[in-house]
Amino acid sequence: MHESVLDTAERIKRLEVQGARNVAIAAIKAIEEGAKRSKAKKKQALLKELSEAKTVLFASRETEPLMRNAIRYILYAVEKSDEGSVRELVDVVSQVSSQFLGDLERSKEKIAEVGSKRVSNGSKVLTHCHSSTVTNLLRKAKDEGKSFEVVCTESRPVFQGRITAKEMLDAGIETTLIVDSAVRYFMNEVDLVVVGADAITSEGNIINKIGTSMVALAAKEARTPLYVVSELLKFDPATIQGNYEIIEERNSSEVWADPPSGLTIRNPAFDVTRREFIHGIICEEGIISPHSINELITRKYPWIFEVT
Ligand code: RUB
Repeated sequence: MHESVLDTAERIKRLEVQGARNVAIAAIKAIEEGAKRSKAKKKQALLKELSEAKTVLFASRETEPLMRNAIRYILYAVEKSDEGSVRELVDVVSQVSSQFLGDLERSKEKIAEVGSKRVSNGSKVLTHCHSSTVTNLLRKAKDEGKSFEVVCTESRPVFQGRITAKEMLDAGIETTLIVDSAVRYFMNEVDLVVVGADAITSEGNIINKIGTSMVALAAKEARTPLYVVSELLKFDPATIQGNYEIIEERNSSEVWADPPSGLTIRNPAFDVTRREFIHGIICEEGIISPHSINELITRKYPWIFEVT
């Protein structure tokens, strides 16, 4: 396996690359690079290498269906291709990768275009963790000339909220950082909550950074609308077959590097927010109800069920 794949998997594991979209983009590029550097002479050998790369990348973070959907899509295209030579098949990898990355970029822009309309002038918007899709939407609202404030949670244990805060400040948006446990305290002042997603299940539930479901509870109690901002390709097709989304549990040292002996520390990276807490999913098809997710996926991305 080419070292670019191993290196990318390590960077994803260490959170040097974070957020579902960035993880998927890095994995797609690693697969393409791995294919280009392959010394395989036959299709079967190339497919074996790509499949090994897939296993390594999938294991780098367990709760990332966007990455899984992307890699499966690319490998499926190679498997089904009529091209004979390895060189031609590597071209297929490149073409399909660019197409997927292009679609992701277009989805991100469409999401920002739709979602920025929900950011009102003079409002306060709360977000949790760091979602590049959310920050892109907020930047778009700012570019449209709206004046609003953003409240970011720290997002313990590894403080991705600081990345959000820096991006918002760079965009010239008035920004406040709060500890995660202060969400209810500030919720009465907030007009809108926007969060990203790592996974969308067939029931229309979403999986995002640990704490999102508590933010959603607080939002519901305060009657503040909460929108999930996500590409539809974060849908996990395995959930329709009854499988639960696996929630990654990270190293306890992220929570406390030098704990007293005998202490149990748990560090799940994500939690599940049920659909009844979600006002709508802002996706490339517009603002949709979480209830319509299966219908929409079947219409727009039917291949998702074939490539699993
Ligand atoms: C990041 C996180 C983000 C989603 C969506 O968690 O939960 O909200 O991944 O991000 P982590 P994006 O930092 O553990 O990866 O919109 O960029 O795909």
